[in-house]
This record gives sequence, structure tokens and C-alpha cells, in this order.
Amino acid sequence: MIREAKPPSLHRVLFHRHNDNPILSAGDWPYPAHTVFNAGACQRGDETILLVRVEDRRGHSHLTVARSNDGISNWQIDSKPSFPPDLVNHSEEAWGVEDPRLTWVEDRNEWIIAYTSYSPSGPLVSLARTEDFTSFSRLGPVMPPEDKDAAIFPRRFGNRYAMIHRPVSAGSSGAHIWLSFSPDLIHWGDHQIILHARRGAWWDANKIGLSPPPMETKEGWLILYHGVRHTAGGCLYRLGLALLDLEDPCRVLRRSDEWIFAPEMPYERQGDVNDVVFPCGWILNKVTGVIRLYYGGADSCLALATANVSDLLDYLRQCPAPGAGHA
Ligand code: M1P
Repeated sequence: MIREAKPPSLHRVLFHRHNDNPILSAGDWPYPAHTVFNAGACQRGDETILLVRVEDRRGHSHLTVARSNDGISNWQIDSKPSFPPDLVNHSEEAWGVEDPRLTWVEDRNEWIIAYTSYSPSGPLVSLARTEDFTSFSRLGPVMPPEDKDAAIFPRRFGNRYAMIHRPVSAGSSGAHIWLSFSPDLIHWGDHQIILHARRGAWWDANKIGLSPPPMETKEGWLILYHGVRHTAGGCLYRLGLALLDLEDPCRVLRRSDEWIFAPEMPYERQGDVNDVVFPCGWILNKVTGVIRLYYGGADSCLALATANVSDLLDYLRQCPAPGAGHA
């Protein structure tokens, strides 16, 4: 009898889409906008705050604040761009600012925003800070092009801040996820790759990037990342999980072999860029354990999905520790 070799699958639904998706679209905007997507997210008191990437009809992006009491509906959206590119003092923002990730940094008592500045020399990582999402100040560019998909950890390791980011260099063998350290958020070093893009047929071959900021859990730093599969029909952006050691985030404890979320719904499959789910923010309710994940659908709208943090950790416990046989 010939027995079929069946690869083991851990597949199950971890993130559940909200029925009212998409929760925000350009039609909701108080001023002309082409698309709204890829928002950073945080909870400030009773308010959910989204810092939304808004693309105008030139193709340039800025960031605008949207506030809601339930994080789903009745969004109060700033009447003009909250964080427009600063063309006078920051020429690296000439082609716009994109994809913000928000981190409450405990010892600074402020949110640090890591975002992509789209410079004529390529995209790069910039940082800014805010206490209230009304006024913002820039720390400036911290990584040269090409680099994006960055977020700061909420606390220091020893006396150093840490940042995940995704540099790309011409002729390199892939775009991988890196970790760097800094004493002051300005000067960065001790750069190291923590997650390699896989190769060949893998869903996360050749190009990966951090999605929302790392989330602290009792078992490690929870990482949600996107993998980009190039196909004859275009790119497919799907999401996978990893877990980093709490005290040494250079140590990868687990990594999912399978993607756990992928474009399925019409608002994820069709838009300016088809087949993209792209989260930049998630919020954990520490009482219920529910995570709200805010993600861009097809680079055109904003959607919401929820998961239980304990389900994600259960899943990761069954995933392999990286190393043998998964490249
Ligand atoms: O179009 C899909 C995404 O492409 C880029 O992401 P990455 O460089 O990680 O592949 C970004 O421009 C992102 O904004 C966009 O959603």
C-alpha cells in the first residue's frame, strides 16, 4: 500500500474579521483622499487612536488621526492632515510619509512613531514623538535607504532601545528582518538579522517585513510579520507569527511555517494593489486577552480583525524553533 506523505498543518482560524469591514475608506474622509490604509494604532484612555496613512491623488501619503470610543465605528477624523510631510526641514519626506507604527515607550512617557519617509533616494526609517496625537516632533531619519517596516520596543534592554526594521540592498539575496540598538533613539548600531526571508517556494520567500510593533507577552515578544510571494499574477502579502525571547530579542524562539492570515475578502483581494493584507497596528486588551488588529486591505481601505492572545501563543508553542530544515 502506498501511503501519501502528508505535510503536518497547524491550520486554524486565529484572526476573525469584523463583519463591518472595511471600517474606514476614503469616502469617510473629511477632505479629498484617494485611499486610506496601513494605520498605526494605540489605546489612549477610553479612545482608540489610529494614525492613518492617507494617499492623495498625486500618490503622496501623509498621516491623519482618527479617534473612536469602540475602535470600530463613529470615527472622529482630523479635518486636515495631522502629520504632513515636512518639506522645509526634512527633504527625505519629499514623496510622503507612510506606514506608521506606534510604541508607548515607558521610560520616556511618550509614543514613538516609526514611519517610512519616501525620499527621492528611496524609502528610509524616520522617528517622531507625541504625547497626545495633537502635536508631534521629529527625531529625524535614523536609517538610510532602502529601509522600512520599523518599530521600537516599548522598553530598553540594559540601557539600550531596540528597533526592528527591514533594510534592502541592491543585489542582496533577500529582504530580511533586522534588529538594531541605540542609547538615545538617534544613533543606532549592533545591527543583526533576526528573521531571514526563506527561499524558493515558501510563502515568505525573498522578502519579509515587520507588520505591527512587537507585543510583550509572558512567553516572549509576539511578532506578526508579512511575507511577500511573487507569482505570475502579482505579489501576495500574507502574515506569519514569530516569538522572540523577552530579555534577548535577538533570540527567535518560534516561527510559524505556515501563514496565518491571507487576502480572502474582496476588500483585501481588489484595490490599488491586489492581494494585500498589511497591518501596522494592534492593541491588546490586557483584561480580556483580545487583540484588535488594524490592517490595510489591498492598499485601499482599513479593516479590523480580532484574535485571542492565548490562541496565538498556543499556536506558536506548536511551531518549530527556527534552525533545522526551514530555510
Ligand atoms: O503594496 C503593498 C505594500 O508594499 C510595501 O511594503 P513592503 O516594502 O514591506 O513590501 C509598502 O509600500 C506598503 O505600504 C504596502 O502596503
